[in-house]
Amino acid sequence: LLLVVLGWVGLLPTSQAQATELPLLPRPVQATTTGQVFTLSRHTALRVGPGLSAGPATRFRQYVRQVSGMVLELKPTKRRTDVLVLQLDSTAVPQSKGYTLTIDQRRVTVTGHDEAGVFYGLQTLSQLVPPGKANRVSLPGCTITDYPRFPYRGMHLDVSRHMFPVDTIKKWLDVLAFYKINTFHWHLTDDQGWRIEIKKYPHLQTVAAYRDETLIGHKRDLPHRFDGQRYGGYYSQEEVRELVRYAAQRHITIIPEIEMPGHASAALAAYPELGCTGGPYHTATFWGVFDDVYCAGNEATFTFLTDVLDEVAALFPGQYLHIGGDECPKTRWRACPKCQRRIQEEHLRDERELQSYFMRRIGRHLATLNKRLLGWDEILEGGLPPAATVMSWTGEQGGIEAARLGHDVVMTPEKQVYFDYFQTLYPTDSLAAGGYTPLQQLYRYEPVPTELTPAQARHVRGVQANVWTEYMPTPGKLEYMVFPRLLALAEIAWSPGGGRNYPAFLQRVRTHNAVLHAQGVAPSRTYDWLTD
Ligand code: TNX
Repeated sequence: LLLVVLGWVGLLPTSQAQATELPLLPRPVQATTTGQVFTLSRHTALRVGPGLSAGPATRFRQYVRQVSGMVLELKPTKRRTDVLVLQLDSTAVPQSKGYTLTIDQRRVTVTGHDEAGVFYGLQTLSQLVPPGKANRVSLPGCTITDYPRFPYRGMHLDVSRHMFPVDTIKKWLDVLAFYKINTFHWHLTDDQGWRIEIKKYPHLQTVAAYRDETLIGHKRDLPHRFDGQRYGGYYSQEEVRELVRYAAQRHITIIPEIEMPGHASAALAAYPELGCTGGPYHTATFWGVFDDVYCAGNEATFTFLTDVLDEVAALFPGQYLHIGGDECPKTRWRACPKCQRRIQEEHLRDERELQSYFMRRIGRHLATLNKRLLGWDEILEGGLPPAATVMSWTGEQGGIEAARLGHDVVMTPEKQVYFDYFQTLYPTDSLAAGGYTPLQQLYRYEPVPTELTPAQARHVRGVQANVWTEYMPTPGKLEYMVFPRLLALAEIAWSPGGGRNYPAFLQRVRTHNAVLHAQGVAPSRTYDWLTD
């Protein structure tokens, strides 16, 4: 018996090693290698089953061209060898967005539950194509079964504090899809700039999109310096539509965020009548929490915001609109006669309930637009709007509370998943916001709190990481902060819970350093600075 047990234990590491040999991120549900090899070359043909569009194969061809220079012909064929087969089969693959990928000497077969499944199978296949110039590449024989753990796998980007070009956002979407992230939360408005064109309110483009001075915060020795230049810009509605389309081709939904009632300095600078004091106001030049917010007693505020949301809803086909709700000081509302009158007329107890009134009113408007309300966890204060989904950022408690109330939740607690926080404690590291979320700690994060019952836990729709760009004036600094931490997020969001092995993960991360560079992304390598 002892020999049998030892023999079995002896087998374990080999079969596990075989599974983790594949440099896949996120880790698939199941993978075994066979030792066979398929040779992918420009002559490899394509067989697409009924009901599938050419989209997933097109993206695969682009990827291979980008990282190896090889232009796949992928000619339609009926032949059975040297072929990439893409097909749908919801019986063979019962999980929504799931796929199987098999590679043998003769062919590569991706079978998806749905088109998204085929797309994800091809992302996995892409990760098996080694970067570097080549006329043919060897793909490892394997059988992979895979499907997502969470339906919501999100990455956020703040473009208010610093703005990034449309091409950077496209590259961003490519890489998110490569790691099977399916939601891009686009933080479009804040105190430091309004970044989406709203046709009905032109001062948003001429005033709110700009601030007077450029904050330079990317050098450790220059924490808060201004260069005296005007800084800003905005995405036109045409650019937004183009990005929404680009994302959809990659099975990514973009959720726009329009902040209210706080973080509104830029909008108030453009339309001072929307504040309690009437201004004048200025687009903020440095980050923080500001006392001037939208006046909750003024009907003009609701007219403005519902007009804005009408235009925004028409641009984004996704079910959610994010309306912020975080960090709204009540200083002005306390001193404002109109806000106090509103509190009396609506029989509210205090300013917190006034914020809840504000969000409910906006929520009713969203319902008429057929949109669901998403907000930061402060929307719990003073009562949640009906059917609101809560993004739990101040910690896990907001998410726990919302799930217990039967509301959907996205987990995004700052201590675990904020990519604007430092990844090392070295004084030589590039300047970041105050927190500390190193890769190793992040990788341990478990999004479903153990306090929840199984029924409550089902309200945890997924997980998201946030990146606030106060100290990221360039795409390069953004990449340094987000990669490779995004790879850990992807695994937390997609791969089955448990069974995480940091050294094995780190090995895959190292492989992906070159994979990311081949896609024009320069990740940080701060994991090499840490000795433990
Ligand atoms: C809090 S996280 C904010 C952001 C800041 C961030 C700085 C959240 C919902 N609000 O406005 O950029 O802290 O880390």
